[in-house]
Formats: sequence, structure tokens, C-alpha cells
Amino acid sequence: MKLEQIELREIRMQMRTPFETSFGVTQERRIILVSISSGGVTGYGEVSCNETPGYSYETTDTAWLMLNDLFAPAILGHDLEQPSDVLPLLKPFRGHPFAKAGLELALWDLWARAAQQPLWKFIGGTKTDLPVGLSVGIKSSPEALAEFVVQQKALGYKRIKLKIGRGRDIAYVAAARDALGWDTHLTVDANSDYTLEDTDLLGQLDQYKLQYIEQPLSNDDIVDHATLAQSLETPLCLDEPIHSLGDVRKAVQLGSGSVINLKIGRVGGHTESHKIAKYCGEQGLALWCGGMLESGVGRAHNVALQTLPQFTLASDTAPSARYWLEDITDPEITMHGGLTHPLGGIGIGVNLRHDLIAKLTTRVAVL
Ligand code: OSB
Ligand code: MG
Repeated sequence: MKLEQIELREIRMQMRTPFETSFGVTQERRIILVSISSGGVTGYGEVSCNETPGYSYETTDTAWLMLNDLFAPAILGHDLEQPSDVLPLLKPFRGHPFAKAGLELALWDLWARAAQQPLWKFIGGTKTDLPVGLSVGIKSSPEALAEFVVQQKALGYKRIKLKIGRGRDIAYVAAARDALGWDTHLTVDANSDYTLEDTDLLGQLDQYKLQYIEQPLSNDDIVDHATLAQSLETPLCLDEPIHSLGDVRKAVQLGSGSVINLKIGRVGGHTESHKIAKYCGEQGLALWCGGMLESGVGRAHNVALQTLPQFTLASDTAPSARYWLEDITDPEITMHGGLTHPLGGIGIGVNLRHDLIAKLTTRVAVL
């Protein structure tokens, strides 16, 4: 298909409540929606990096710059056989996987729509009951956290993940575990806030029987994680340092973790995600799909990805209503009894609410 038109559109969405992690607080999301059209069909992707370089070096503004000045012009007008044909065109440009993923996701949606198929079937998905996990931002006190997680557990979530950071860790985990009891899958995500000097402190978490500890050490590290893993009973999960299948392979070789959080944006799109999923299945690694506080467009892609048979643990695909008063898709992402299900429509299975999107738009570029 010939890539005839590419539209970049930045929208701003206010979160219902601020979301705090060890690297900062998010209250407003600035999301880039990417549309690619061919032969009267349009596919949609989302750039899901943060507004500031806290989680990764990419930001909404760097992604806009890369897409508008380099990536979109490099692919516009090309005639592709399949979505993954875009990767050689983007190969001259190092890094910026979240920006690249915006395009790549739009192409997968476009191809599935042109084939009149739901994206999840188009990529070979098989699972239809998808367990949902909740990611809980850092709260003002252990008591406030305990109260919040008990409320949320009642909604049916299959796993609860607590954001932690230096000085806001053991007491918070203890309070949450005490409030939830032992039968809840509980995890923590440090977003890289600790070092090997904190090994004893992290060891104290073993007593709370966490399903895993996500990214305790540096965002670019897989070596120290292997050392830390030797000292802990709790399995380690890697998030930030995984950008490719090669990164997962090296982490397995080193023993840096036994659980992988796969984020489509962080690895540059569906193509690399599918390779990673296949490899995790072969290696017996536990796998789940991470979230980036996406709109319904990004979430719909995450839902499709999780239907691959290699996904074994609950994914961060909390429903639209968890973060937004109004999401930009119809239908919104929903959860019933802690499960979400693949969306039935063609492509990503959601329609965009163009009137609402127009109101939230702050800039548009059409190439
Ligand atoms: O580390 O998983 C993370 C959000 C922004 C940046 C990093 C992370 C997160 C989340 C969001 O945990 C979870 C969600 O989208 O529901
Ligand atoms: Mg994480």
C-alpha cells in the first residue's frame, strides 16, 4: 500500500487524579495521535512517551520534532508490502522508539483495516480473556495507599502494582499487603530509583511475597540487576532497559530478571513486540504488557498485543475510566471481573471521537 498521507495531531488530556512515580507527577497528558491513509483507509497510532524525560529520554516535543522533520518525510509516498517494511526506512535514525512506534502502530491498524480484520486476529492473537493489573501512583501516606488499594481491589483487578521510590517503600508495601491480605498478586515498580547499595533494603521486600519487583535499578542497567537477583527471593521484572529482542536475550543470558514488561512504544512498535513475545515464550519468561497512561488508541493496541499466547501475567491495561473522565475512543476500554477482551471491530477495534479530539487538539501537521 502506498502511504499517501500522514497526519500528526497533539492532544492534551487531563487526568482524573495526578499520577506520581519516583521520577515525577503527571496531571496532564500530551499525546501525539498519528494517522496514516492509503486508498481511502486510515490507520491510527499513538506516541505514548511522557511529557518530560523522566521515564525515557523521549518527550512529546522530541517525538513531534523527529516525526515531523525526519521520520514521516522518510516514509511518505513509499509503497509497502507489509507494516514491518517501514523499519528499514527508519533504520538510518538512531533511537526514538516511541516516536517511531507512532507510525508503525498506525500502519498495523491500516493493514488490518484494509484486510477487514480485527488487529488482534491479524497479528495471530488467540487469547480472549486478558487479565488486567492496576498501577497505583505513590500516595501521600501508607494509610492513604492502604485505603485506595482496598477500594480498587473491589473492582476485580487481577494484580495491584505499587509505585515506590526512595523513602516511600517498605512502610507503604507493608500497609498495602496488610490491607489486601495474602491472596492478592502484589508487585512494586521503582522506576529505577535504587542502586546496589540498597540491596539490604530491597531484600526486606521478600517478606511481603511480591509477584515481582519491577525495575529497581538504573534505567539502562541489566548487569547490576543480575547481581541483585542473586540476593533476592522475589523475581525481578525489567521495564526501562528493554528496547529490542537483543536486550531481552542479553538479560536472559545474564540472569537480570525472569519477568518482562513489554511496552510497544519502548521497543518501537508491534513488529519488535511480536519477536520479543515469541522469544519469551521459548525461554519460559513471564510476560505482560505495560502501559504509559495511553488514550484509548494506545490502549487498544496494547489489548491487541496481549492476545498473543506468550502473555502470561496481568497487564497494565486498566480501563479508560481509571484515568479519564472521557476517553477519545468509542467504545472506551473496559474491564469486567478483572478481565478485558479483544475489541471486536476491524483494525484496533475502536472508532475515534473526532469532535472531542478536535477540542483537545493543540497542533496538527499534515504531510
Ligand atoms: O513504569 O510502567 C511504568 C506510566 C508512565 C511511565 C512509566 C510507567 C507507567 C505506568 C502506567 O505504570 C500504567 C498504566 O498505563 O496503567
Ligand atoms: Mg515500569
